[in-house]
Amino acid sequence: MKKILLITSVILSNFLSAQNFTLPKLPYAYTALEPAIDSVTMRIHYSKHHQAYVTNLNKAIGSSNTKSLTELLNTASTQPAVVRNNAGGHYNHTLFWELLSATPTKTPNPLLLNQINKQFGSLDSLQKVITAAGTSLFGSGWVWLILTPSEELKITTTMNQDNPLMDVVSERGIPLLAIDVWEHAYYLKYQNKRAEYLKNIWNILDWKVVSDNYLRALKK
Ligand code: MN3
Repeated sequence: MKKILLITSVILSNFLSAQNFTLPKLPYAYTALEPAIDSVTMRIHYSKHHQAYVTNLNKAIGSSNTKSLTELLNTASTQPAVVRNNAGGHYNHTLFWELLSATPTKTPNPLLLNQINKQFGSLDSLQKVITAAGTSLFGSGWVWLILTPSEELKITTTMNQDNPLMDVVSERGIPLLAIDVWEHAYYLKYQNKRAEYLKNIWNILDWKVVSDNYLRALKK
């Protein structure tokens, strides 16, 4: 009974204070993605960087906020920079962790693969274009595979913690795949060799998750 009351009060408090965001549980151990991503990078990236985005977002929006994370991103142009940066940081990293796996599915489902083949020729060429976009992005940012409003796949990049859900970016859509190309994502292991980090990330990128994101995005 005590347990039920506790669960009820947790659900209720989440409902009443929808403005408070929390760090999602990492779906694997810090060591799980080695050797592509080393455990020290994982630990700092998740427990320090991502945690800081959550903490700073909660601090910035205050207790009167009633907007969901998606609503904050969709209205980024009207938000203070601190909200835009930290809401983006929280969303982007949450998606990024979900996309990585120690035992990834290496191919997209038939529907997504068919669309990739139609637009990019093959999965291999799509991955090459994404890698090239991430390698040539100047400064800190993200590379994305999105579904556009016209239901086309598109590779885009954003600066800082911006993302394709925000009304401040030129190419908007629903994110299917995201790769963090901030130096904090790879520098301890790869130093200046960002291209090598991007090459190795395909070994831990779970196409099952990308495919699920695609199916969900098509229904929206
Ligand atoms: Mn990061």
